[in-house]
Amino acid sequence: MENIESILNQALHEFSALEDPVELEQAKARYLGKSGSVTELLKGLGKLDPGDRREQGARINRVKEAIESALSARREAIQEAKLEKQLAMEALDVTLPGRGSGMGGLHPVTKTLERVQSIFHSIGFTSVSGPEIETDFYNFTALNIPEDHPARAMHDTFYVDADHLLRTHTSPIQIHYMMDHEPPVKIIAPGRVYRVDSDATHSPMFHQIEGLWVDEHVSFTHLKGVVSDFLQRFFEREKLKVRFRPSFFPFTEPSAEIDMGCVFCEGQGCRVCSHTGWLEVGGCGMVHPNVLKHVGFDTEKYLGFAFGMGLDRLAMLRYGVNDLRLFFTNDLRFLKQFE
Ligand code: 2U9
Repeated sequence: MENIESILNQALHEFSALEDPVELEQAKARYLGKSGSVTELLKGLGKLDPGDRREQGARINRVKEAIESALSARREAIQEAKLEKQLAMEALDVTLPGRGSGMGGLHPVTKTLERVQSIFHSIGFTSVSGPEIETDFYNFTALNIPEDHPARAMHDTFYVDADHLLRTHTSPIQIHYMMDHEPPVKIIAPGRVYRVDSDATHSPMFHQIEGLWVDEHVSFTHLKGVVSDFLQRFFEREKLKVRFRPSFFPFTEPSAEIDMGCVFCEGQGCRVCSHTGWLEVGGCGMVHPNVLKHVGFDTEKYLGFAFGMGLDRLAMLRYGVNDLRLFFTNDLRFLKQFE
C-alpha cells in the first residue's frame, strides 16, 4: 500500500513519454487492466483490517481517477499533435505567385486560312460560308455530277440520312451564293469538308478553299493569273513556277490540275515531290455551262472560272509538315510550335 503514490508517479511519467495511441492503451492495461497494478491493489483490499480498508480504498480510487484523467489528457494531446502534423504537411502558401494559365495560339490551319483570305481579299474576292450538312442537289446535281458518278457512291460520301450528307467539297456554298445573287460573282469559299478516307495524307474531315469568279469577260488567262499570283504571294517566291495540266472535273470545262515548282528542292527533285520537281496543289477550270444553268445564270452572257485547293495541304507545304493527322490530333507539343 505504501507504493500507491509511486505507482501514480510512474504512470504519469510513462504516459507523458508515449506518442503512439496503441502503446498508450497497452500502458493503461498495465495499471488498470484485469491484472494491472492498481487493480491488484484493489483486489488486496479484502485482506486489510476493516479499519484500514476504507481509507486505503479511498486512496487507491483517487490514484485510479488520477491515472484515468492523465490517460484521457494524453489521448487528447496525441490526437492534437497528429492533427497539427497533418495540417503542417497539407499547408498551402496562398501568397506564392500563381503558375499562370499560358497563352493559347492560333491553329496552323487557321493561320493558313487567314493568310490565304488576306491575299484573295486584296484582289477583290469576298469570303462566303455555308452549311456543312447539304442536300444531294447542292453537293452533286447542281455541280453537274450525274446520278451514276463515282463521287456519289457511299465509298466517298458520309450520308446523314436519305436526303442529307456531309458536304464533300465547298462548292455547294457557291451554288447557294449564285442562287441568291446576280453576277458579277467574285468569291472564295473556305470550310470543312468530309470524305470517307483516312491515312497520312487523307483525313475524313479536311479543309478546302475554293474560288469562283463569274462575269461577262472572264477567261482561262485570268484564272492562270489569279492562281499563279496567289501561289507566288502565299509561298513568298516571286519566281515560283506554276503549271496547268489538263484534267477532268464534272463541274468545269476545260479543267486543269494546278502544279507548282517544289518549294523544298527548287525543282531539283526530292522525296516530297516524288522526284518530279512539281507539287500538286489543286484543281481548276472554266465553270461548266450546266452549273451556271442550274443557278439560273444566262450562259450566253456569263462565263466563270473556279479553282479549289486543300487548305491543310497548303499548311503542310508552308510549314514542312509531313503527316496531315498532326493537324487534327491536338497534341500540344506539335501545336505550340506555331504559337
Ligand atoms: C462551282 C463550280 C466549280 C472548284 C474546283 C477543283 C477543280 C479541284 C480539289 C483541289 C484539292 C479538291 O481539296 S482538293 O482535294 N479541287 O480540283 N475544284 S475546280 O470548281 C467549282 C466550284 C464551284 C460553282
